[in-house]
Amino acid sequence: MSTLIHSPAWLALTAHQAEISQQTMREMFCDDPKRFNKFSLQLDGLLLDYSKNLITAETLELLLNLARQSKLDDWIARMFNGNKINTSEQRAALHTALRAPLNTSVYADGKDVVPDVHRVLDHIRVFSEAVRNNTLCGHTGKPFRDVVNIGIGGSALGPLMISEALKPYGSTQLNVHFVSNVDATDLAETLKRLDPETTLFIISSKTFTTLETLTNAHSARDWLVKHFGADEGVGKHFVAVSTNRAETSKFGIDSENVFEFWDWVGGRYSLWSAIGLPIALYIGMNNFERLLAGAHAMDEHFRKTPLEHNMPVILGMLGVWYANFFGAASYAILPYDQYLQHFPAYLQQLEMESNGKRADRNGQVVDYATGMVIWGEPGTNGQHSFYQLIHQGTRMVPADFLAPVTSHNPLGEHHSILLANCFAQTEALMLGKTSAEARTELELQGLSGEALEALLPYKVFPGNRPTNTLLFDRLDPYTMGMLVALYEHKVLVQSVIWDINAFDQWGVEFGKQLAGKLLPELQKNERVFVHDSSTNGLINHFLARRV
Ligand code: G6Q
Repeated sequence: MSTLIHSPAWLALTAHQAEISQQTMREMFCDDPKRFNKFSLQLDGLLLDYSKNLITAETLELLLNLARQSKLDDWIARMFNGNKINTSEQRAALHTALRAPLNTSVYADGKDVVPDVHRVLDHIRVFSEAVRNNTLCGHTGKPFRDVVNIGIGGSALGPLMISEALKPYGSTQLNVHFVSNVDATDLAETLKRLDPETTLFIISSKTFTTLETLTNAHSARDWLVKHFGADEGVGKHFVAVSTNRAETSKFGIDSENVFEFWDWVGGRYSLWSAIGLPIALYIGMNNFERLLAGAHAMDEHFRKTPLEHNMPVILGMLGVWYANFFGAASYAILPYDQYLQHFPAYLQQLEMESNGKRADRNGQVVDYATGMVIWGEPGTNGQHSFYQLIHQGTRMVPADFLAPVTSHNPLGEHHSILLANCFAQTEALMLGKTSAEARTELELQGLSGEALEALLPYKVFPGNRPTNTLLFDRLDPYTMGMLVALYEHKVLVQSVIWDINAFDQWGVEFGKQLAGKLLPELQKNERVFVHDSSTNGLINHFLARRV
């Protein structure tokens, strides 16, 4: 049994939860007109309103006591200082060094990594500018018009999400595409529309051993070679981002076309490194540097701000409050910005791969909940589907609402309508609709007697459903950098409380092994009997019926 759930800070929160469950947020807002001022924070135009949470000043103090008891301050310092906090892989987690300015120093294994980081950034600048201004061209001298990033998981989701989020800053001459799935449909549908002579492939793989990525990379290579009739084009049309130079050269990529990164960068924390090459190609290096600057601003805030005014700390501790003291199992990310359509999927990996763990730092299986299921869709679309459950279902689903003050596409009343929906949703989730209010509403509609009573229970909304709202002036590269770093640090905060390592991913490695073991059986075409009856049955059915 862990000591965490018997610790003073945890027990105090358990007792407090029983008290606060007797109150409603409606009452809390009535009792304190300054609640918004008390429970909101701002950083460089990013506003976090966390007043619509089931908290009082005391809750916050107790949550921060838990953070102090877990020595959160020390862990933050250890991460920034390059200590090997990823203990199961004996690695530092130094994504913050990727956005450190040139005049600073960050040490990994006693070596200042900042000069290396900036050397690679220079490499990205030179390359991306040459492609963007058409001085670096394809095999037949034509400028590149399409960039295809072949990579999966951490080597895809970040660049995909950012390229979509920053589309207004994107090149009008260069399109970016992302191929991840080993399902040939992904590659085939992408290549269908492209011209090999104007297509540049980026093979993004930290290890350069990932089966999906290598399979796609070889098929892309075949597509190109088939067009040119020889291997010669490959050198000009393929670059790689990897830590594994031996494998990139085996694939045939010249060493000057390999963009380096380091084992202290975790896949899902890597969009700031050369893994961000498609981003730099698409939005230009100056904008990529604004993205890094935004993330660095959030790093400085996280590192230097007292816990009670610290955005990632507040966001992280609120998540702990609901996961561990209210039994919330899932958490919704609801951006009111179409450009953020991939943000929920990106955070799904960031949070679930980081904190979806059951063994603590001492190898003990924990007896408390850890990472929640992260999911979501842009508003207002989600309002017409799953919000029903958030409003009236039996489960608590805390949610983050995100919205820009100013749209990149000012069109009639669209943005006011969008934001009216966003604000109205969090208000309704907080207030709910009492039986008395629902009754009055029905009466006004002319209902009475049995008909009214029959309908009444369905018209009641319990309210008291917690939300955070993140408002930012405009979705620009700097803001995007701040937002992503905010969630990265939220993940660290929660991992510290749960005493787990947020930076390994043995579940993902397990998946990589499993498919590799079974593949030869599908290639042999002989009935198999070595698995359980279900797996045997599925394989044999597939073998018998495939055409
Ligand atoms: C991320 C994970 C995982 C990884 C992919 C791709 O943190 O480790 O999503 O990024 O499995 O790995 P490679 O970059 O090595 O191909």
